[in-house]
Amino acid sequence: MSRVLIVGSEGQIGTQLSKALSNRDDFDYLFLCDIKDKSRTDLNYFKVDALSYDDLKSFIIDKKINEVYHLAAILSAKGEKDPMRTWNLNMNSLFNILKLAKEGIIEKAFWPSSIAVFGNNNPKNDTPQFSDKEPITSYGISKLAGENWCKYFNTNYGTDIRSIRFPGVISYDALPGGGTTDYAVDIFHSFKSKIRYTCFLDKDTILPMIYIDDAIDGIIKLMRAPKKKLRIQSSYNLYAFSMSPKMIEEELKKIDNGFQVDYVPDYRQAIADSWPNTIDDIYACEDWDWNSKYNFKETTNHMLSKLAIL
Ligand code: AKB
Repeated sequence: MSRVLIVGSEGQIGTQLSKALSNRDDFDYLFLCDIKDKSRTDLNYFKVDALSYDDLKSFIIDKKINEVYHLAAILSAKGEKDPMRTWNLNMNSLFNILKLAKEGIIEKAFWPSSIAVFGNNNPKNDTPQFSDKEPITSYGISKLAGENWCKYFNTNYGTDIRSIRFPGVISYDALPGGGTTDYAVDIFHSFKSKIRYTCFLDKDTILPMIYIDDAIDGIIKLMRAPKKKLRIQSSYNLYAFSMSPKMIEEELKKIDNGFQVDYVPDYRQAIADSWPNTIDDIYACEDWDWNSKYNFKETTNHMLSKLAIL
């Protein structure tokens, strides 16, 4: 049985993962931590700074934690406002987890990477697992370096760090913060509030996305997979579906034809243009039976019902 810690529990993925894990009975204890004073949940929450190796170490030892989901990060768009701060948080918090794994204090950890590791020179369609990677953001650079460090620790020190390259995550519980794919959540909230939406990407920008329930399912599946089946020691490509802002606008207009969207692309357009349109996730499918349940239409319908719009 595991004693589990989610680091960065108050973020977009952390909020939903906390709920999902708290409903499972295959581990003993769930602890949440983040930099905020309080959790929005009533789960077992502690304020811990992921950048403090000593605080993290004593907390993990004290609570006898053996499995960690390390989700704290600054995302792609916000990261460009202060690239060095992004590198510092994203890399050094990961190093703390890697060191604790090397010391045998943590047995197993999950750390999310991103499609942001790809850049302008890889194939845009069905981007392969081992394609060129020339990220154009500080976030993408930190994720690519992090992937390589996970592989380094797994290969040289026998650690068990598992990772997924996430597409844009579409969530209903917590808002994303500072990502290039955030429009795909924001547009639903504007629609709900009957506010005209200004999209920061061009209407035809195709990006890979995943519904939050699928993202959580993927994390749990990967973490429960037998270690010997995992061929990828860095981070697994993952795919669900692709869409453009215009596609969501059209879906929402079927419900309220008066909904208006303006397209005013900004610096985030270049980031989106450097990312894949679709992803080849054959390794995830073969190694740990990845199979997405939600396509574009199902995701839209779920978002509408979870946000009580329909
Ligand atoms: C972002 O847009 O920065 C993230 C991501 C794709 O990693 N959602």
